[in-house]
Amino acid sequence: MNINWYPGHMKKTRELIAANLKMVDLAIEVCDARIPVSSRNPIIDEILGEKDRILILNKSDLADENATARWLETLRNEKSKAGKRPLAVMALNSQSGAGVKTLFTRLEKIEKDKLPPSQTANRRRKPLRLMIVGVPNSGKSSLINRLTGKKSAQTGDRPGVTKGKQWLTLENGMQLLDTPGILWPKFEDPNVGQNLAFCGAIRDEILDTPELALSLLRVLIAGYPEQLAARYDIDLTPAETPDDPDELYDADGAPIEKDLALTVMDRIAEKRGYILPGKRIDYERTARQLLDEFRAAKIGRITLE
Ligand SMILES: Nc1nc2c(ncn2[C@@H]2O[C@H](COP(=O)(O)OP(=O)(O)OP(=O)(O)O)[C@@H](O)[C@H]2O)c(=O)[nH]1
Ligand SMILES: [Mg+2]
Repeated sequence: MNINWYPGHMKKTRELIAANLKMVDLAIEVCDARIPVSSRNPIIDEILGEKDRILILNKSDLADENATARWLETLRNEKSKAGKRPLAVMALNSQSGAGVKTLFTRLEKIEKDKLPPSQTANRRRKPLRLMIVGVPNSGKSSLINRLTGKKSAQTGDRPGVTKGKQWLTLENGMQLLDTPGILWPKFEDPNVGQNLAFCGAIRDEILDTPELALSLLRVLIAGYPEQLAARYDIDLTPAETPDDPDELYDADGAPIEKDLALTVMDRIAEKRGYILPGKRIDYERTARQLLDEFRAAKIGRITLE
């Protein structure tokens, strides 16, 4: 499946980030810990340029802990296009707030370091100004709410919740700019688009849900077979004999092998009873359910990269 799209408002957000960049001391890039490569927007890297940044692997409660530990190491040493390493890379859960205190401490230290020592004694420090950027649905507004300690920004379990910029002031005086999530015009690697779609960064309305769920099943069968089998109480062996013998051959009479992902989808539907009148499988419902359960880590804490 090839997902390529770039709605007009994302161009506006790019301009918004670029226009406000000189007003901030630091950018906080929020990516999704389950897809630390696919959820890092190359355009954000380009716009931020030389600007200092902190990289957040958010939703770390949904990702594989060992994988996150490895990614933290790797990303701490990774240079941006402008040749800079991030000031810090942290794993967070912006829903529960786990890890946010460490980020706070770090921000306070950065703020303190900004003024030369001779001035710190009697001059009021200039409060740090931050900009939060990232792909849609990565948890930017949730992180802002954790930092402000109240529901300052609207959040939601779908991409495109934040529509415009919003400046907020923290109790300690720091100022934060929330921005809408942005994607980039073309995914060079189709897996990137797919990963973003699996994790909810692309509006489901423009996606073919059963097709997306089949792609997710292929990934899970290959990488997380035990978790998948356990969650749905199914086995993952290929079907021995198709229910319908005609399925064995295509229109030209050539033999075809039934896609294992499709067999697994059928088994999930049967186990759950997602069957329509006429004993037809409800693929829409099965697919929807699979995606929702994956996104909520009910199949397990899974890192896709
Ligand atoms: N499990 C989990 N869920 C999170 C975390 N952070 C945010 N969420 C959830 O993810 C969804 C998206 O969060 P938002 O804060 O609205 O994301 P956003 O990046 O501001 O999204 P846009 O404004 O649409 O770009 C919400 O349902 C949040 O509750 C996290 O660390 N862990
Ligand atoms: Mg938001």
